[in-house]
Amino acid sequence: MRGRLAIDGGVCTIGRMTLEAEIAEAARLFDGAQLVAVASGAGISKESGVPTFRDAQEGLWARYDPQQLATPEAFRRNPDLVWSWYMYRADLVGAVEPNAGHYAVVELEELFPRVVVLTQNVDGLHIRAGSTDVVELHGSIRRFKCSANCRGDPTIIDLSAIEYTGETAPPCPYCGARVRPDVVWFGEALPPAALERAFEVASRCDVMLVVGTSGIVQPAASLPYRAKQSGAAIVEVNPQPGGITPIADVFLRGPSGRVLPRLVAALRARRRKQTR
Ligand code: BJW
Repeated sequence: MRGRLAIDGGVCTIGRMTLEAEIAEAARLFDGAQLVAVASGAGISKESGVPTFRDAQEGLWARYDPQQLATPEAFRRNPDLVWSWYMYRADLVGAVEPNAGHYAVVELEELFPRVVVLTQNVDGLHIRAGSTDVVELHGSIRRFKCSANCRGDPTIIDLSAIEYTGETAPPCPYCGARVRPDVVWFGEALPPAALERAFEVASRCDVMLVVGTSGIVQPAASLPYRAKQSGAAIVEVNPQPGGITPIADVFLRGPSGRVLPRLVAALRARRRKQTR
């Protein structure tokens, strides 16, 4: 944070700065921005009821480590276990709604000429909220493909056209290999077009708003570093500092569902003042 204070949703004990003052400072960094990138992670969906990746899991899944399940080796070893976990999560994601944080990101499109969301999330909530330019770096939990890529990468499979249950990874209708979710597991390459676009946006953006990511999973965690190197201002929103915080120009400590709407309100107020 380079000597700045992190404010905890209220009055800061040292320096007496409020979160409001930090938000005003963050808003100033957006002045004149043409391209705003929003780099989001699991935290932005937490207030929708989607657990973050590194949260303790609940119920049946509490005894499994997500990092052990989100691998090609786990799927090879026990495809039905991994399939059931993804079916459980896909159902959960289908049952929740975008929250105030997702909608605040959509509102940025009224304020800046270009806004691109670079998300590590597989839940599709940015798109459902209405963001129009979303790069899904780690795929989508609601899309499925052949695990053998039998017809070229990726062979997308329409689940509604085949018989399946929540317990057993069904066979690919073309080659019989197992069907898997179209997400990126550890050790797998990210979709090349998405990755290329993300680094291009990171290199060109004026501001990168980093929301709800621990900033430890590569290559997504390098995007804010690329943006910083290329001269962008970095504004981070998170209840906890993480891997990106050392390069954040302003760190807004708090849940994104509460902080992002306040940031958008400050951006609107600043815009009104400037156009008067
Ligand atoms: C809130 C909040 C609120 C809470 N409001 N915020 C050493 C160095 C460099 C790299 C590596 C290395 N060792 C291994 C690697 C590679 C590896 C990696 O980075 N590992 C790290 C763990 C070290 N990376 C890969 O393997 C990637 N592929 C790759 O490198 O390929 C190379 C290759 C090239 C060519 C050919 C072949 C290979 C792939 C990474 C894929 C990650 N996939 C997952 C699963 C996706 C599917 C699924 O969802 O199941 O993606 S893992 C998981 O982590 C998921 C997430 O998208 C990702 C990031 O997590 P995220 O979003 O940051 O969530 P959390 O839970 O970590 O943090 C939540 C945050 O929210 C916290 O900060 C909270 O404080 C905050 N929060 N409440 C706002 N209300």
